[in-house]
Amino acid sequence: MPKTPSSAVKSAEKPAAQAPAADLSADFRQLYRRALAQRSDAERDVATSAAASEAARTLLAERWAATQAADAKRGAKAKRVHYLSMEFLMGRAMHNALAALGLDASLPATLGKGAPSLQALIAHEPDAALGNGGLGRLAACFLDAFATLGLPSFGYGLRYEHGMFAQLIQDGRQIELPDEWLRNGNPWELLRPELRYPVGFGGMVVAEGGLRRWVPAETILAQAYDFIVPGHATERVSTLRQWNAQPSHSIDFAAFCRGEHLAAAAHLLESERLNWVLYPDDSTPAGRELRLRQEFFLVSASVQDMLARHLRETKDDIHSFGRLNAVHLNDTHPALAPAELMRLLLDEHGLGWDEAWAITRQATSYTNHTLMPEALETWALPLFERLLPRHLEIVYEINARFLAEVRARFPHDEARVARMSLIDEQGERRVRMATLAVVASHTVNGVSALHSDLMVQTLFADFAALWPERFTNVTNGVTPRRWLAQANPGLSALLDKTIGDGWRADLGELKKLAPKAAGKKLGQDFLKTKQANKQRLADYIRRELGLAVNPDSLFDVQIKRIHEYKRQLLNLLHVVARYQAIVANPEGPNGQGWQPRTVVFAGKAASAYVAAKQIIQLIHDVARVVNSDPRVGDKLKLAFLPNYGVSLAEIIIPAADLSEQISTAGTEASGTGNMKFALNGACTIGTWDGANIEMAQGMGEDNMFVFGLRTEQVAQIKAAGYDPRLHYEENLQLRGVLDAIVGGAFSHHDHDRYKGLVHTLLTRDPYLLLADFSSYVATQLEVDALYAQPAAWAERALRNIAGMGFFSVDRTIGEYRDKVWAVPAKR
Ligand code: 26V
Repeated sequence: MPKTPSSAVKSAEKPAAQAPAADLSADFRQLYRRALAQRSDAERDVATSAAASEAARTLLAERWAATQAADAKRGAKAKRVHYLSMEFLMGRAMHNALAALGLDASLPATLGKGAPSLQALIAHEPDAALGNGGLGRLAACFLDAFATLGLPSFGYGLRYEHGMFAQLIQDGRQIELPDEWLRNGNPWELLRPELRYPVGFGGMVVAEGGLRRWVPAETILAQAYDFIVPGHATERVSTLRQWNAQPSHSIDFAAFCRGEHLAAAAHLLESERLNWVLYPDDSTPAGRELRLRQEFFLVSASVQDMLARHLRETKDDIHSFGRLNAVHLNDTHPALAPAELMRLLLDEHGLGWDEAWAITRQATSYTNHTLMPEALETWALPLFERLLPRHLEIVYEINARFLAEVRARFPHDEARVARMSLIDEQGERRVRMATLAVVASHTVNGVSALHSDLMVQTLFADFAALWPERFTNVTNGVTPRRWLAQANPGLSALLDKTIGDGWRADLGELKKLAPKAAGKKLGQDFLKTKQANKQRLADYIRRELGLAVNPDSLFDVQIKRIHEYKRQLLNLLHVVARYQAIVANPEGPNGQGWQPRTVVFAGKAASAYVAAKQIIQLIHDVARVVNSDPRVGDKLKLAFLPNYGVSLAEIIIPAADLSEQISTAGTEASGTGNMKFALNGACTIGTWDGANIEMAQGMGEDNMFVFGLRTEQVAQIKAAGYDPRLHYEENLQLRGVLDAIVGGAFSHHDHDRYKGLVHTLLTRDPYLLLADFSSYVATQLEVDALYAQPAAWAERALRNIAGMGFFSVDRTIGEYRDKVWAVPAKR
């Protein structure tokens, strides 16, 4: 149960109240005009957009330099947080930058007559899509809170040349295209030529005077680029330091002179390759070696950077590193960090094992983001040894000492020892990265109450038995700046008018809406802002898909990565059921007609994830049939919006009436989209999973449309031997839906297209779609009934918003600061 928002957010964790900020309009105007005069773009909009970002960047760079100087001055007195993540899904920066400078509202006046609108200025900026989904976007929300809360901190990531692939839909199928977000440069980054570190790979380990030393076969340089991240209602600007690979030496000149041009430059390709692409598959990457190289590159450069800063600021006091530095692992992708820190402390700084280990553990903490076994990282031992021979020695030593502790505590339990070992000895030997992360961390957290409970009951049960105090929960949160203030100016203005503008810095203020939620005028005003957002989305759908949707219909939305466990297919089964019911019974379920609905999907499938790609295809096949059936009209429309990303989410979320959060109970670690929807006044239809549970508790369970089996029931049914076919046989409506799909009703001249898909549902159905179908469909009828009463619907939506105070990322970071990083709150 979440604490009430006001008590959860202590005053020290709140961003500073909006100070009467200096008016930067005149400075901005001058910088903008100068930048514009220097451009010769054919398109005026491109030029204005570039000039505006240059002007904003200049102003923010000054603040950034001041922040760096202030932190350096505090130096050894302030503990620093280092957030290591392979993904940062930043989206666009311009609107956020202008808002942080206090220039967004007055922009038209600042730029003067004839200047483009804010929307037009923003439209030309590509998304920085350096992440796959929730994990990467969470990291971006964290950076917003670091800056806004003034936490001395760095984000550390990789500067991928190509971010998340662009999704194109051709004949209903996903095609992946490279994302060239850096083509026109990135105005928000600063090259730091003086920050460059060598990162080794391969080679061997030599013994030198009692010390072990790694002699890598190959060295690549990590060059820092600082992505500036402005805070709100503060002049602080945080840093996302991104590493770019560079060759350690120039071309082989002798080879070049011999005319062997390719040979002269072969090693250039080796370093280039490292930065090419963000792995779009969050499960089993094809190029495993390249992925491991990327992970070590991030870790090694970042750890060298933090050690260098620490030594500079403490006059070479290596012993205090663990006390003054938090090194946080965003999932296991950077879990080599403790091994690299150990190597540097032992081999370069000459510390003994015990002290090096104490420092490493004092610094390291780890967040787990999924319990799904397929997603847990392990590395084949031969690959690990070939690339990182010294690190393998260190992993073995950590393991030997750790397993001695296990044996001492649980004698004669070799099965337990084998389960807990850092090395998986079954089949091909592999290094278990989650085990390394747990063993090396002082604190391990899950991302919602349910997920953290399940984490210690299942995945890490053995470790929790050994070290119960090591495990905790920090429920995720989102930034209200981007996801409400920026994305939904209409609702934001209504909130300002109704409860004041304090919610931007203290989302707990939203609870002031609760006593007003039944107000007639407020309800009408809320629906008006929603309607305007829906109209904007309807226009977008018409432009993108050529599909006319009724903006008065109920907008029912599911947008997220396509995964079987997230059950987009369950949503689609409901769409087909509704389609069949409309055709069979045009008078509606109780003779009062059908509530018109527009069902919107968006999301990318990992390029190698066949089942997910087939779901995308089926959505398109069903849409083709439903949208062109004259018997249906606007009672049901189905839209799949291609190329889902942060900027598209900013258009879709404010326009949603209904948020679909329908994962099988026990599978979605938290979800963060669920929070963004509720904050924007969508009602949720959801399972008792992830953060849905705490959201329901925050807003009152009756205010969420909860359906389906709970985690324990899922486990019981599976243990008893689940037979999905029984549901098919018992439920006529379900049978009609599956028969139509398997019978080719949507197969578009390819009769057997969905035979395999339906067969899987009838025989295995690992995510229990069929078991939850009837409860889901019945709950959707409840949604219709409430939506038919606009005043009651508005009241419900407002109660949802009122209950969302707990889900601010500021609260989340406040909890990390207190429970995980132990950064003193007094600054
Ligand atoms: C990846 C895979 C790949 C193989 C199939 C199963 C599966 C399941 C999950 C994942 C995701 C890996 C990590 C991740 O992105 N987790 C997400 O983290 C978010 C931020 O904490 C959280 O809100 C989402 O619930 C969680 O899925």
